[in-house]
Amino acid sequence: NNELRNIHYLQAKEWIFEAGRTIRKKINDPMVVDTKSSAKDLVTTMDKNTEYFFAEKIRKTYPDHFLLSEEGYGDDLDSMDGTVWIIDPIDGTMNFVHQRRNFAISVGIYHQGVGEIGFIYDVMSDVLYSAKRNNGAFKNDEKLEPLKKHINLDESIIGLNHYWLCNNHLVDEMEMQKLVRKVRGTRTYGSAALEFAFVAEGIMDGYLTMSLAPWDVAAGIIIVNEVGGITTNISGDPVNMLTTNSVLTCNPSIKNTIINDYLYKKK
Ligand code: LIP
Repeated sequence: NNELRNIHYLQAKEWIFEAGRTIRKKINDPMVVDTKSSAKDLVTTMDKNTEYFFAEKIRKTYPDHFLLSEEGYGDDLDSMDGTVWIIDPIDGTMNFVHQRRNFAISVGIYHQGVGEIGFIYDVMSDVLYSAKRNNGAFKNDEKLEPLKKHINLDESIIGLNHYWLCNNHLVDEMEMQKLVRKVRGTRTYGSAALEFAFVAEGIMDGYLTMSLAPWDVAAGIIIVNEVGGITTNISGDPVNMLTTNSVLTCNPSIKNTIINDYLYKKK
């Protein structure tokens, strides 16, 4: 119910700010960086410690809630029943390691599979994007405007992850090049969560990438939805929170063109 949801919202916000303060305090400490699935897939002790911080808090405060998360402190879930926190402690770890900025804490809270609460916290800028389902989205205390009713693709700025779009059998590189030529501009920020936040803010019109994990998108989907944006996989189907997904989040007016004209592989 609504009262309970407000409690979870305030609680999550407090933990996010606390985690953010810790990260900022330690931002110049020497880092221990490891690789995971490849040399491009980084993890640091800060990712692990931050996730552990959330996992401990959630387990103590809400023992009946579940956690899906990136660094191993979460539950192994095969359904979205109950209340599930989906957390990326540092989304944009490569930015964290190389730039010490442009990364975010991403927290989505789902109830029976429905996204109820989303937070994306740009830690170094101290900017919090947040949303509760059917309550609008906010950038700090300022309510975000609904997305423009209509936008043409050739007036759009689209976030693309070039690596994934050039290394994935689901898309055709030539079609991607056509898309890049068609749009007004492309951007790559290196944090999926922040790219969702920028779509919600209306400073980008879409974001397209492959192989995102649930914790990269869980909060973003909720926040984008609250300003009238839409998120699907590249076939136009809903994103599944229990698997990796190709993801398109955008102003609804450009969704069909991107999917039909550029994403289906031409035979
Ligand atoms: C990363 C994303 C990045 C995306 C990678 C990865 P991490 O998250 O935010 O933009 O392209 O696939 O998922 O690993 O830094 O939390």
